[in-house]
Amino acid sequence: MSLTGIERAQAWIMRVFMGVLFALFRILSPWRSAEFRGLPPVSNPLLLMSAMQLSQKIRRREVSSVEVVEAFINRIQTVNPLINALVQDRFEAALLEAAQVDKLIQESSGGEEVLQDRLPLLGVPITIKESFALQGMPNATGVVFRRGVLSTRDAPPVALLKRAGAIPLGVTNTSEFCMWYESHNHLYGICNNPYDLARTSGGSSGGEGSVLGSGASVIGIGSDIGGSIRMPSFFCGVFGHKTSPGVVSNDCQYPDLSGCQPDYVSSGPMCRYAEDLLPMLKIMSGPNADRLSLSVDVDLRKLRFFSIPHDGCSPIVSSVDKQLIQAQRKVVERLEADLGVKVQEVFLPGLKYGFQIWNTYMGLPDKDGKPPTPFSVLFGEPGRPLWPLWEVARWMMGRSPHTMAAIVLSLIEMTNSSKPSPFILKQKEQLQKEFEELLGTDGVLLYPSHPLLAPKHHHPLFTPFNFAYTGIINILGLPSTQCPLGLSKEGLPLGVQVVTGRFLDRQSLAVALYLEKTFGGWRDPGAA
Ligand SMILES: *[C@@H]1O[C@H](CO)[C@@H](O)[C@H](O)[C@H]1NC(C)=O
Ligand SMILES: CC(=O)N[C@H]1CO[C@H](CO)[C@@H](O)[C@@H]1O
Ligand SMILES: CC(=O)N[C@H]1CO[C@H](CO)[C@@H](O)[C@@H]1O
Repeated sequence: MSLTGIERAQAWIMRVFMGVLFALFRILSPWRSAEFRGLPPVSNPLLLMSAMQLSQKIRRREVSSVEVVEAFINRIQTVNPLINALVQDRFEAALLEAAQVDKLIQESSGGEEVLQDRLPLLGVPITIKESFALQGMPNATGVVFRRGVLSTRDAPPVALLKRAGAIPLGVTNTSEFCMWYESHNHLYGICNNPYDLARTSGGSSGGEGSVLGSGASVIGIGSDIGGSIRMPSFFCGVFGHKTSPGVVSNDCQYPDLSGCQPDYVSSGPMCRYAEDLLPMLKIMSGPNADRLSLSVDVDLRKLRFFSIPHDGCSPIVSSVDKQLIQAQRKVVERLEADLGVKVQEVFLPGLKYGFQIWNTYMGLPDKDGKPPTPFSVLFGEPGRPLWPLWEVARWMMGRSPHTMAAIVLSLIEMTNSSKPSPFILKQKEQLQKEFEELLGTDGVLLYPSHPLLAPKHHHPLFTPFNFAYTGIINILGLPSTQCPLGLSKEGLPLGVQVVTGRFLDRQSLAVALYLEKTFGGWRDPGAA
């Protein structure tokens, strides 16, 4: 059995179509690259500490929460006009909350340990992806017709982080409806990459990636159905963890997912320092944290390591950048030298159908047979469904409230077939079996987070299937941590995703700590 001629032709037509479309838009479009390309360096040492270090200092009264919050507010005020990452702040409320924290610590008699146990993030600022409900903040996800809609409560993981003492500074930019891997929309504008303002910060959690990468936030939260945590974390040089499915609640995010999609989305932490990943995940998981046995120690020497350098050359996905192949090879060499392990290079032919598999599973009905809401319906709300070709015309006249990405998605949707391809379903089953055998309970896989370094703005429109590298991991239901690996010769972040068996998140988090120690973790984009 193989991919039918029609399916193959469909993929190629799509690719050519995107190429032509992009060439056309480059000629017609008003998009220009930003003149000023760099951020000022981080100067306040408070901005260069992990959330765990900051909370300890605050508890020990070595620094006040107000001082910490002020430091981050100042940095946001400096960089945000350049990156457009934070789309709504709550600075005044945050400063009041910080003052309350300082008062609580002055008056507390329980000692540091009690506070650490009950309030592990006490007094530490955090940023929140706008699609998560944060009480009183916009509930719009970059959609123009939702301007002015506010959240009336907190999404569960946001509430848990607040209850642990974190102080939200505001909410961050996303793609329109979180449906694309560039954070651009006509409500908040475009979000820029801290390492090169003419490039994308990724998406859909691109505002988080950008504000973290800029050194203007230390911890944040994202959601990921095809790479929305890992891609922006990779493009912006920070850590991002896609949790095992079903552990962190996905309630109270806009838009609602439908069909089978809720099975593949995961919320998780994004941060600049690897040591914050595990405590954040523990907090965000609430009562489900037990399922991850996060307190069990991981001995890296006892794990089995695998490396897959590329997807086996899918014709619709870019080839992996040489510098990324090299960086991954360096990780392999260091692991072997430092830990005395043998890293096995493997090849799984099914990976080259990553996009088709992801696309097929996104379209499957839920267990009651209800199909997912088509993009065109979602994008057209509250009116009638979007008519993609008409919308292209409106876009060209500068009249569309939607981004080109949203329009392209509804165009792609028009090519969907009514029945999933049996070949693709079989490829997925085969891959699932291969991954389970490979990883077992002690296997760790290195796989590129993305084939290209952070692309220029709008370029993802003509490599629309490149998120297959992250998307396939969602469909396989596995946890994965994107880890930064220093900078490329152009000064853009390198990285790799570390995938482990389901509910064995603690293993990829342990590898993240090792990679940070070995490769230096996040770099100040202003220091270059
Ligand atoms: C956000 O908006 C959606 C759709 O309008 C609504 O269902 C949801 O309850 C809102 N969330 C919050 C927390 O207000
Ligand atoms: C560049 C840009 O469009 N920035 C906007 C980001 O969102 C805020 C809040 O809506 C606007 O005030 C900015 O103009
Ligand atoms: C299988 C599938 O998802 N089919 C959908 C294709 O798109 C149309 C409209 O865009 C939907 O109505 C179908 O349900």
